[in-house]
Amino acid sequence: MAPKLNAQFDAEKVLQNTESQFEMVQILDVDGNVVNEDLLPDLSDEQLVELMERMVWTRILDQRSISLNRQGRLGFYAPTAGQEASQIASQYALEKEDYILPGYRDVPQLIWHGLPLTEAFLFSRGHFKGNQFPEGVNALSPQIIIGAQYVQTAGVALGLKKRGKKAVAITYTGDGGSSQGDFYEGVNFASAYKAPAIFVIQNNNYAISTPRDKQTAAKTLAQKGIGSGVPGIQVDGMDALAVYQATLEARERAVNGEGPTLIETMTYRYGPHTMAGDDPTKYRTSDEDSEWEKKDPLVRFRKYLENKNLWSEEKEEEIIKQAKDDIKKAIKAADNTEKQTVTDLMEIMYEDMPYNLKEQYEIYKEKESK
Ligand SMILES: Cc1ncc(C[n+]2csc(CCOP(=O)(O)OP(=O)(O)O)c2C)c(N)n1
Repeated sequence: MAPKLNAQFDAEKVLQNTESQFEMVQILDVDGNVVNEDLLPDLSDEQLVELMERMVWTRILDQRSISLNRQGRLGFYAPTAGQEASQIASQYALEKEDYILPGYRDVPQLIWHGLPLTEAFLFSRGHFKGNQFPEGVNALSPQIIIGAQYVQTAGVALGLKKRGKKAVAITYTGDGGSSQGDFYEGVNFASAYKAPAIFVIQNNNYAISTPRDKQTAAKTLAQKGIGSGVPGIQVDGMDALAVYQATLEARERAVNGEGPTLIETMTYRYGPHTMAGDDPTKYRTSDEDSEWEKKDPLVRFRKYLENKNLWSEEKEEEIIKQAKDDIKKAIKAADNTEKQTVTDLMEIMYEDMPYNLKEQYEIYKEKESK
């Protein structure tokens, strides 16, 4: 029997019409050549150099964090190498008053938004001081519950709108996170209220060991906003300029009252999911790894800057040294931070402590004083 709706409803076409609108946007190709002149961001030479400096610094932070974790000097750590353009260039498009709601891999954005490195290390160690951000650092602690930050972002963005602030709330999840219920709820709610939110999906192809294709039938993740009225864009997440420009335009839409934007960055994490013990060689091939390494965000941006005479080996060495010094100082300060106590945790948890806990509190206070 021929389907009755066939004349008006071509199921394949409906999907294709949508999917075809999400072609990946690129400004720099893998060799650092400009392939989309019209989209070049309006950044000064100093700003371009600053963006590169931050990416180099962050690559060193990743390498040192992995070592420190192996030495037992850091706790939870989710590697970031490969994702620098996606993380650093999107943060670079923000203003200080904007709010960041990060996932566990998004510590670099927090640092460049003003979180002292010592506090980032304390967060990794599970110390409560790593979750008490200084005044003026508009950000929440990294979210561990996959997708939850999307719902919270809808709330923060709506709050900004109600208070008449010219600021946005930006959040990050992974490709895996875009399959969660919270993801859809957050995007839908923010859209309904035209809240100034930016939703970033860092599509690094894997949710721990689960390949992106195994967990969603959607051709692109950028198209996931359309169902709730949110425009999406897929950008080359290894291309700092494309990520920067997409975020900047999303920010402009948001502060102009046009509502949220969804950005899918096509990226890759070189390391394991976290330092807790997954082995990427069990779920990825070395061919796949090397294909992505050819797209490296630092290599590409370095070539672009070198062609403009804005970067040199000496400059890079200087930043690497600076990063190592900063890290050394920050880990020392983390070591020198007073150990957290049971009563610290109780004090920060309750304004009015329940009577049964008060009894325990007194017992611990007594023990800790010895
Ligand atoms: C609600 C919830 N379910 C499961 C987990 C366990 N978990 C931690 S990370 C992760 C994969 C997330 O992958 P993705 O969203 O692609 O982000 P990526 O780590 O690749 O940046 C899972 C399933 C969790 N933290 N929260």
